[in-house]
Parts: sequence; structure tokens; C-alpha cells
Amino acid sequence: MPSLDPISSDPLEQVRRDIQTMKTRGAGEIGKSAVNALATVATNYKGDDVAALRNQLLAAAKLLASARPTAVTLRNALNALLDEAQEAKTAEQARKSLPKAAQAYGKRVDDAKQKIARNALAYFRDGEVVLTHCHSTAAGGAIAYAAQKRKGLSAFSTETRPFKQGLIQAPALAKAGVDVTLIVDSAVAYAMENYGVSRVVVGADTIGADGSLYNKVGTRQVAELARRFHIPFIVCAERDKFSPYTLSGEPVVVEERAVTEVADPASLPGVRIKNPVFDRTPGELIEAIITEDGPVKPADAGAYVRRIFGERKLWV
Ligand code: RI2
Repeated sequence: MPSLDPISSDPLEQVRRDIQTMKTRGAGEIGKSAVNALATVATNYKGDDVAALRNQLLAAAKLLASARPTAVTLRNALNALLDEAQEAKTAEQARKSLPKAAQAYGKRVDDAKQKIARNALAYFRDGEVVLTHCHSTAAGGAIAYAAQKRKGLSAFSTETRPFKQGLIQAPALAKAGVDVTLIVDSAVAYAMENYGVSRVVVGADTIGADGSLYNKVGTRQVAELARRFHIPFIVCAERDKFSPYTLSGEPVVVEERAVTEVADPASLPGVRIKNPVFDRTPGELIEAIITEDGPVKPADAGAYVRRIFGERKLWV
């Protein structure tokens, strides 16, 4: 991981830093903060040269896109705002339209999560015992909604080492009224065998055109175990989690973060540490990806990505 810059007085740099250090985290929230940052670049621009403003926006978007490499939401969100800047005929128009577009983007993401929760309901029965991994607002929202509509639903939330997002997910589920139990990541097989887990629900950082899922490291292990125990595995993800870059075969970059998130290297002389924070789950282990447009089968992911993003320009 690149070394951290000192606290910056530049608001754009601060947004980048907050994303990189995971003060702002969760793919959807990262996208929202990025569009708001670009809107601020536009409103802070005092000149009347729209081309110069567009160049500033592109440079800002490239800087923000570098903050975290895996969740495609970040680049999808930036591309949407850069499209908007392209539409503006004057700098004044861009100053007005970008904040509106950023606000609309945030609303679209929030609305999408509500639709996903409704679309996912068909996958939950009364008495369902759900297991989830990491903190995903899309997956968490679907579980919370199902708990309202289905009798006796309960959930297991993994701790999610090393960043422990399970300590965000579990209390968020409890707050939403879900009967939730926290387990360590290595207890997943035990929970599947002994606690009656009947469905796995996770979020997504990126979904490739081949239907593979990039999500918090450990998701693949959960999916493999779910297959072993014949437990269906679904993903809750807005459109923006699908990657148009993968249509041309561009590989998804898996972020490796500072090893100090895992352990203090000084306390482990002679030991090398690695910290990949996402992994790839092949589509064959996934029953369906629940989007705001309804369920998408992994085998249909390519057609879906083409339909949503086919003609869009990839600015960053
Ligand atoms: P929502 C998170 O990544 C998790 O991997 C989670 O599944 C994904 O973002 C999606 O989150 P991180 O930022 O957009 O914690 O569903 O590394 O909230």
C-alpha cells in the first residue's frame, strides 16, 4: 500500500485519503463520496472555461479512482459524473448540474438497495437461518427486510478479519430487529453443520461479465462450504457493482492492504505477512445476483453488463 500522506488541507485529497484508509468504506458509500467530491470540484471552479473545468474534473476523478482498486462502484460513479460534465455547455451549467447529478446518484443507490431488499424476499422462507460475511448495506438491508416479512428468521454474521467489518454488520442487523449472532470466520463450517444455516447472503464489490464475484476475502471459502453443505448462496448488488471493464477482459485488481492490519510484523521476526482483502468467487457457486432490476443469473451477467454499460464511455 502507498504510504499515507500527512493530513491534507485539500478537500479532494482528504476524500481520497478517507477512502484509502477506509474511514469511508463499503462499495456503495465510496461511490457516493466520490460523486460528491467531483460536484465540489465543479462548484469551487470560478472560471468560465468549461473545457478547463472538464480537465480538472478528469484529473480529480483519476486521483479518486486511485484510492482503492477493487470496488468498481468507485469508477462507475466517477464515469457517470464525467458524462454529466461532458453534457454541460458552459462552466456555469456544470456548476449547477453536477451537484444535482451527485444527489441523484446517491438517491439512486439508496432506492436500488430498497428494491434489492424487495426483490430478494422471494429467496427467504419462514425460519430461514442466514449467514452473511463482511458489512454490506445491500445484503444487510435484504436480510433486515426479510426478517420483517418472514417469521423466525435469524442470522449469523462473521467477524471478517482483519478489518472486522462484522462488528459493524452484526450490530446494524440487531438494530434493524434481526436476531443475529456473531461468529469468527473460521466457525463458518461449524455453523453450517451445527446451527442450521440455510442460506448465505453477501454483498459485492465487483461482479465480472463472467458472473464471478469479487467480495471481501473469505467470501470464496464461505461459498465453497455452502456448496459442500448444499446451502444456496445469493449476492445482493446494485447495477453499479457490475464491471464494464471486464467486458473487454480487463482483470479485476484485488487490493492488498497494509500488513499491519493483520499483525505487527515487528512482533513476528522471520515471518512474512500478506493481506489480500478481496477474493473471487466463481459464478458457478452463486445461485443469483439480486439487483434493483431483479435477479441476474451469473451466466447472464455479461448480457446484463452490456445492457447497462454497453455504450458508456469509461473515462477513468
Ligand atoms: P455495500 C465492502 O468492502 C464489503 O466487501 C461489502 O461486501 C462491499 O463493500 C459492498 O458493500 P470494504 O469497503 O455497497 O469494507 O453493499 O472493503 O454496502
